[in-house]
Amino acid sequence: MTPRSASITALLAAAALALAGCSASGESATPPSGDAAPSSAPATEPSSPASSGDEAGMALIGMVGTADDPDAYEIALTDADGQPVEMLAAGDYTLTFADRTAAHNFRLTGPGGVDVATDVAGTDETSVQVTLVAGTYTFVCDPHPATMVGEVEVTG
Ligand SMILES: [Cu+2]
Repeated sequence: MTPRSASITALLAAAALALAGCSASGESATPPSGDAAPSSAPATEPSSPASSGDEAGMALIGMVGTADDPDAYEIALTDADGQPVEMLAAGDYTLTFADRTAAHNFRLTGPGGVDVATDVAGTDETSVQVTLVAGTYTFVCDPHPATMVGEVEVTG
């Protein structure tokens, strides 16, 4: 009994360490010099695009439906704050799907061979890495391309 519970405790400790390591690396985008001037750090921007851009790319959200009604016939490409984006600078982005319905999907296509999508059936809130180059990208719900469609302009 005692050895068994001890090993479980060790496992939990290891898991806790792993979790701590993950969240720590997630915040490591801040340059080392950041500690030297904490007073000037923008406290109101815990996840500014600039600081996260170096590691995994700036954050985009591909949303179908709405927060209140995942089945709603709406589609949007937004920034991390949920604000729709119409223009973007070329670069690497982390696109997180917000597809909480089996009625719709989210697909982003455009220059550079970008074609990422969720399945219509089922939900998907995973993230993918995309590299956007200059040009026009289209996001669409495949079953409803007439009403659930939009564009974003990427400048080089
Ligand atoms: Cu749809």
